[in-house]
Amino acid sequence: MRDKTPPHDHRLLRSLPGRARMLGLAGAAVVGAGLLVPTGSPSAAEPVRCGPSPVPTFFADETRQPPVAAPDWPGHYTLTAHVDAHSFHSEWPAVRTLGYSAPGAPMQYLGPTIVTERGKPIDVTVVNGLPPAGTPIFPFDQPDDRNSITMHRHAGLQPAPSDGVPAPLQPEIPPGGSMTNHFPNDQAAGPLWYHDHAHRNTSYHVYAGLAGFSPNTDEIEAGFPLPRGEFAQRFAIQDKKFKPDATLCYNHADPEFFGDLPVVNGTVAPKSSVEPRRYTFTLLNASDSRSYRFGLRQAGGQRANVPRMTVVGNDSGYLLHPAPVSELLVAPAERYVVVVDFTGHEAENWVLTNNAPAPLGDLDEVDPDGGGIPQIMRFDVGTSSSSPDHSQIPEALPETNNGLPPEALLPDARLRTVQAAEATPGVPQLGDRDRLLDYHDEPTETPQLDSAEVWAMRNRSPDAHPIHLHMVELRLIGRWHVGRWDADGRPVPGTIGPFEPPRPHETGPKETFVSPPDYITAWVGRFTLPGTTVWHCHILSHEDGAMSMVEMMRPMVVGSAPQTQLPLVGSRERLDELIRQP
Ligand SMILES: [Cu+2]
Repeated sequence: MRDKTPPHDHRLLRSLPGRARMLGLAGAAVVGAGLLVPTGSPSAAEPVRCGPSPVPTFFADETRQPPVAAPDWPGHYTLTAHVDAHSFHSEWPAVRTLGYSAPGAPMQYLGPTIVTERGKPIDVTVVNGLPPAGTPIFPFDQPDDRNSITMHRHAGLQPAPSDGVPAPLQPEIPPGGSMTNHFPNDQAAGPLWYHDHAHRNTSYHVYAGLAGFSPNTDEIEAGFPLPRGEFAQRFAIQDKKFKPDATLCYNHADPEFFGDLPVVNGTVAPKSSVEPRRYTFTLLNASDSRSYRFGLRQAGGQRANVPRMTVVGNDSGYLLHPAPVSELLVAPAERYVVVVDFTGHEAENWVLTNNAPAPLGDLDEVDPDGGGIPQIMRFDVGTSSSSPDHSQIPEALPETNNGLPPEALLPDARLRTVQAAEATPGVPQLGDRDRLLDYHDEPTETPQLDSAEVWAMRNRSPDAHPIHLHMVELRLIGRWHVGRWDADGRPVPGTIGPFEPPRPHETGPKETFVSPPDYITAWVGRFTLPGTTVWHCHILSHEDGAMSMVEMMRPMVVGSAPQTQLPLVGSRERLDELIRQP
């Protein structure tokens, strides 16, 4: 939520505590389609307050890479979610966290990395080792203590019963229970990850540690001459708040949660000792609400010669054409695979910086203070390399899922219009073309199996939302600015700006799209997996509806019914015409 001129003007409400502010407006009011927001519900209690965190020494602790899990037997893994204790900084004690452990890979916070290979299916038995239902684990403001979990592999093309979506669409795993998810891995190499997706508790569980990397690999990727092995590293970047005793603090006093300290793979503001050579970094934004715009700045110096950053992959796979960047916006749940070249930077220290505001609005909006977190971690470059660097960044990285432009899907694609808006200030909702809806309303997004659809997301809310679809691989088509929305929330045709193509680093296979305010953002894909799953905002506080009780999540049912009610797209030119119709 952010300030904006009417009808989104909630500046007057800034002086009220967040939840009181929301309930004061929405209490006993009908929000969206038939959803009653009750006053006096259990969630109406004033939540925990998080003050400023104690600040430990920055860039003191070395980053850690999560261990790679070994299978119990070929093709089978066991992941146990459990309560543990983890120290987020060497100056701090271990404090209560959640983690996933696999045999031989115990983790106090986050989970081990599960590496899969294309065409080699695996099963993952997820065991819920959390305490019995009714046992509070954290002094947060969770809506319940049922302590059930699910495991969702984000960007995985898995069958619906293994997708780990929240109740009531699927049964969750109760404490003491287990469930086995099947992952066919019948997809191109990509930086997938996994995380909890329990109904209305996802934000709490991920914040406390239930997330991990699960990249898929293939033989094509193995042939790319990019840095690999110890010179390929993964960083899960989060923001957190801590109490004076270094325990985790978290709440939903506001529609979004923003921490005041950066945490990378479970360590506050770490350093990473690197050699003067090229590295492949997978940057995962595993934060609740915060977007980052990463850059590099020399510590204690002003060298203009910044190490080159080249994006080679994003969410679901490789870019056909690697994209050099000087800054890189990464919204919650997005992944970017970036080659950073420290060659020639011997004995220099480079800080990974952030200049994105919190919350994020326009794509290019800059806050030099990075919304309170201007620096994330530091790369300390050594004086020599342990071996020659034979890596290179080729002109093209052809994969099975990036050879054709997204326009190749348009001839038989239908156009589905969806929206994000705030009927009540501070309560973002998703909807179809005509109405704002809640998670529990009837499904309205029902693509036909094996058909292609363009989704045009009309965001007339004041925030950027990273919109994520499960069980489908998508490509960004581009965006159109909207100057004005009419009283029914439709774009006023004459105010729609020119088509804006994707930024070069967004052109790979994706499933999470930054949808900025007052824009129509369009993506396309073919829905090849049948069944019921979800699409949602990946600001986890929005997805859970943690403050408002309105979830920014919708069911999605891929079935047999032709979607002839939707217009046929045909071409880019025709899409542009359709987008300009209200
Ligand atoms: Cu959102």
